[in-house]
Amino acid sequence: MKITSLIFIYLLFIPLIAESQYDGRELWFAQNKILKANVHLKPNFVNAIGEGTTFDLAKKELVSGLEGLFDCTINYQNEVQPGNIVIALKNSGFVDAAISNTEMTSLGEEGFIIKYIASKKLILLTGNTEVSVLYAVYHYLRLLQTSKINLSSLNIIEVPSYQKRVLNHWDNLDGSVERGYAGRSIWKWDDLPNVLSKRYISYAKANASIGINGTVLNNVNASPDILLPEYLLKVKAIASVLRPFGIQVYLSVNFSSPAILDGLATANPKDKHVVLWWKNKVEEIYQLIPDFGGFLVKANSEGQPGPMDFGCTHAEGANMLADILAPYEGVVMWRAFVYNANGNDRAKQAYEEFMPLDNKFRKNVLVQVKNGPIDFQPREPFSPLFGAMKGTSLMPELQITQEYLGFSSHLVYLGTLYKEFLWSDTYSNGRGSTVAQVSSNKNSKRISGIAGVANIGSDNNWCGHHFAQSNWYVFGRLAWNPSLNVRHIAKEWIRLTLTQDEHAVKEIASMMMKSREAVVNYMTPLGLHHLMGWDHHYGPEPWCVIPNARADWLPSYYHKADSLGIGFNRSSSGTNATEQYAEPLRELFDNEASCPLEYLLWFHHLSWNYELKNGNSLWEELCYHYQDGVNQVRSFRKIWKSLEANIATQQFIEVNEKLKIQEKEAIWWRDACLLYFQSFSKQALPYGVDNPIYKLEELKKQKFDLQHHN
Ligand code: BDP
Repeated sequence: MKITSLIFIYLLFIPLIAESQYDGRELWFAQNKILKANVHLKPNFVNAIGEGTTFDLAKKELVSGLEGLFDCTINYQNEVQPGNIVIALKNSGFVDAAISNTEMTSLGEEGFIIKYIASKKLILLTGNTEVSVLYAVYHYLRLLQTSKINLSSLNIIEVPSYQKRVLNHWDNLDGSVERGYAGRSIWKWDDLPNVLSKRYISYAKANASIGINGTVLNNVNASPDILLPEYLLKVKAIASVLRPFGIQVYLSVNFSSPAILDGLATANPKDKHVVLWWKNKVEEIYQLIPDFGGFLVKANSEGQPGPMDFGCTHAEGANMLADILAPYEGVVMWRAFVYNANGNDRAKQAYEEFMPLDNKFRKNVLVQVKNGPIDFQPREPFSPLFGAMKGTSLMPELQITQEYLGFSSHLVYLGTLYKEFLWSDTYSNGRGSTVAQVSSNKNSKRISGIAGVANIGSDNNWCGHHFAQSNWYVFGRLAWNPSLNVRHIAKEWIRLTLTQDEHAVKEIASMMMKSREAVVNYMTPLGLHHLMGWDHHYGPEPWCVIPNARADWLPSYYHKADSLGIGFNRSSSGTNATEQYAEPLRELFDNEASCPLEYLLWFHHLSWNYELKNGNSLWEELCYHYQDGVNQVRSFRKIWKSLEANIATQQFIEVNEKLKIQEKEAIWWRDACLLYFQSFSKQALPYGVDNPIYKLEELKKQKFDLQHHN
C-alpha cells in the first residue's frame, strides 16, 4: 500500500478518546469543538476542484475536520451550489472568475485565500499550490474553533513571512535527544525504513497545521553516519511521510564527513577530492529524496570541525556546499554559534567572526543566528548581527526546548520571548527595522527562514509538559506571521487543546502571558544570565567553580559579583559590546542611566547601592524581582486550581503536579541566588522578601540529578 493511502486511512480513524482520558497525545486537535458562535456555519456540501496527493489530503482533512466539528456527515458534490465550501486550485475556471489574477499572484507559492463569495453564497478556499490549499483548510478549521467568523466579511489573505519555517531536532542516532526533556527521539532509526511509526503522520499534520514546512532530523552536533547509505534510506522513508504535508527534510552534517566516512586525507573545502565527495553525496541524496531541503552545519563551534581547521573561512566552507546544492534548489543553513575560550567577551564573538563575511555568502546560504548573543537565556538582548549583516540572509534560531528555562518541569509560554525578540528594533535602517522585518526580507529576492529547536520527544504528550506544546504551536504561528498577537495565539492554543470555557481561556492566557517574566524573575532578573549549573543548565549554581573548566562556561564569568557590585560591564568602559548595536541603541545600552532595567546587568557592573529610577537600590530591586518570581508562580498555582472543573482530569493533575515542582524550584532559585549574592552585598533582605527556607551551604552541597529530569 502506498504511504499516502496509509496516511488517509490513519487520519480518518484517529481514535477519539474520552475527554477524561486526554493525556496530551492529540496536541491541538484534542478539543475538536466548534465555537458556539460558529455553529450556524455548517456547510451543505464540499466541492473540490483540483487534484494531486496533497490536494487530496486537503480535501480529506477538510471533510473529516468539518464532520468532527459539526458532528454529522459531510458529502462531496460535483455541482457548485450555495451553502457549500469550495476548495480549488488556481487555474480552475471557478477561481479565475472569483479572484483577480493580481490577488492570486500576490499569494506566492504558499499563501492562500479564504473568502465568502457573496454572489454565489459559498466559501472559497484557494491558493496557487496544493500545499497552500492544505494550509487554507487548517486555517479555516482553526477559525471555526477559535474565533467568531463573520460570513459576509470573510476575506482572509495569508502569505507567510518566512519561506523556510523549520524545526531543528537535536536528536541523535542512538535515540537520545540533546537538551530534550520529553523522552527519547521520535525517529525510530532502528525500525526504519521498514516500520513507519504512526507518530510521523501526527507529527506531519501538527506541523502543517501551523505552517511549518521543514524539519532537520538530527542533532547539530552531527554524527557523520547520517550520510551513510543505510541512513539515507531511513531518511527517505521519513521524507515520504512528511512530503504530502508540504514538509521538506534537511540534515545536519558533520564537516569532516568525507574524511571520517570515506578516509579522505582532508575535509578542506578547497580540496577537489573533498568537493567531489560532497557532489556525489548530494547527488545520491537527491536521487532518493528529490525535494530534499539541504544541510544545517555547526562548524568550528564547541569543538566541531569546520573550514577554519584548514585556514578557510565560514563563507568558503558554506559556499562549497551551497554551490553543490544550488542546482537542486537546496540550501545551506550555516550556524553562527561560535565563541572561543580566549575571547574577552563571549557575547561579542559571533559578530566579530561573521561581520567581515557579510556579502560573501552565496544566495542559497542562510546564516542561522541564535536570538541572543550568548545562548538561549531566559532573557537576552537580540544578537547584534541582526540588522548589521545587510548583505546576508540571516535565519533566526529560537529554542523551543527549555534548556535554560526549567526543562519540561516549568510552565513557560515562550510566545512573549519570541515576540520580544522578533519585534526588537535593530534601527539598522532607521526606526522600525525590527528583527522580524530585517530577517524575513519580504521584499527582497533573498531566501528567508526561521528555525526553532524542537521540544518534541516520544512522551505521550510529546513535549513533557502539557504547556510546552504551546511553544511548538506559537513558534509555527509566528514563523508564518511574526506580527500575530501572542496572547491571541495563546488563546487559540487553549481553545484547541484545553478548554473552550471563556473564563478559563482568559485566566489561562493571562497566566501564560506572565509565565516567561516569572521565570526571568526567579532565575536571572535585571539582565543577569547563565547562573545555571554548568553541566545541566537546570538549577541555580551561581557559585559554581570547576577546576580546569572553560571560564565562559561558568556562572561567575557572567555575573561577576564581588564586594563592590554585580553585572558584566559591556559598555564602552568595559568590553564595549554596546558598540555592536546601531544608534540610538548603542548609546541607550551604553549609559547605565538609560539602559533598560531588563538589560542593566547584561551591560553594566554596578554597585550594590546603585540607585535606580524608582528609588530602590540595586540590591533591593534584585531581591524584589526574585520574590516576585516566586509570588507569580504561587498565583499560577491558584489560577490552575480554580479551573479544575474545566480541564480534563489527567491534564489537570499533571500540570498541577508540575506547578508544585515549579513553586518549590522558584524558591530554590530565589534562595540560592539571594543568599549567594548576599555574601558579597552584605546587606539584609528588604521588607517584603520572604526569609530563605534553605541555607547556602546546604544548597551548594546538593547534587543535581540530571537523570531524574530527562
Ligand atoms: C547550547 C547547548 C548545546 C548545543 C549548543 C548549540 O547547551 O547542547 O549543542 O548550544 O546550539 O545551548 O550548538
